[in-house]
Amino acid sequence: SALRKKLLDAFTEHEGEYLSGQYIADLIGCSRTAVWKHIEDLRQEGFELEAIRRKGYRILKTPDQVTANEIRLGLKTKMIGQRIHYQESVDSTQKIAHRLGFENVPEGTVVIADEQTGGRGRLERAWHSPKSTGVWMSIILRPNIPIPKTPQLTLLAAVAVTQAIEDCTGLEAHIKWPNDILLNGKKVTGILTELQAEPDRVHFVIMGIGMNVNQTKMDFPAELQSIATSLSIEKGSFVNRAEVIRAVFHRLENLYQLYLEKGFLPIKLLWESYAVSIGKVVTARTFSGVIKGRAMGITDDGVLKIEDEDGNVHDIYSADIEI
Ligand code: BTX
Repeated sequence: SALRKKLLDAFTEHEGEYLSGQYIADLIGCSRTAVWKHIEDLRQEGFELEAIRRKGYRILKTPDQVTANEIRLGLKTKMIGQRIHYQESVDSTQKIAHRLGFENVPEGTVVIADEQTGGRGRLERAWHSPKSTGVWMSIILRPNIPIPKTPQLTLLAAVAVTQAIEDCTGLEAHIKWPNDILLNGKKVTGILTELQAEPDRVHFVIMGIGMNVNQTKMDFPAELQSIATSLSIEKGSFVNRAEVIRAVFHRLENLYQLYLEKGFLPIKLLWESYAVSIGKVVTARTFSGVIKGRAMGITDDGVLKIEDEDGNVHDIYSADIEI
């Protein structure tokens, strides 16, 4: 509710401080009894709140959840994540986001689930999304850009996630074109950008982000154990998912703003600085065959350029890359 958002924003602004019942009541425009009711609701949700006479309320601990309330506490964005649709278990957050996109929800609306039973990657590949261990979310954007430029948003999201991982864990992540984020050579995040478009304009873009956060090695199915990793495996300690989500929102909002104002160039430079494959010999598996050569860089449309042994340059629009 709007009042709940105001309450969490007040706790965000006065981080670690006590807020008196009267202060809160005045701020959100309700009675002190209603304040008490809101506090009780938060407790029911798993928040630990301390109440001290003549001082007020203070949040001691949040539940480790990815609900709208928990993400809201500490969120300082203007657009991304201002509206959150949380559901405990869904088929795929992408599907829900597509539906909401048609309902004209505002840009920056996010669908988040604690678990996906039918999470998807590119080409309908399955994305393993077990309960309570990862970040499974889809962000709705409404950029005013021509269709051929939309792959740039995947690259933008990859930069945002890489920066957010460093913000939260201090770990140095790398990007593998087009959409994998790696830690120590293993996939920690996948990004899936889908769009609804008319012939001449983008109606909306759904940016799907799947991040492995607190899985142990044994939580991954056997076939993923050698190629996938999680933030906690690499950091060696528990990582708070809501904090990761807020960091992604903050970084994404900044980069998206930069992109709309200055175009793709600044994003491209950042992307290249985080990319693992550039300058290396890679194998690209495309629909039309396998191309082996040196990855030269990306174009302004996000196309990967590979120079093969004979000096021919190939434009790669879609492929899986092996380094
Ligand atoms: P992708 O096609 O690049 O990668 C899919 C491949 O990654 C799979 O075939 C498998 O080998 C591997 N994989 C599957 N699950 C995991 C995992 N948890 N960690 C590491 N590797 C894995 C990448 O597609 C894009 C994924 C986007 C996922 C988000 S989650 C929120 C949103 N909802 C949804 O259904 N998809 C997106």
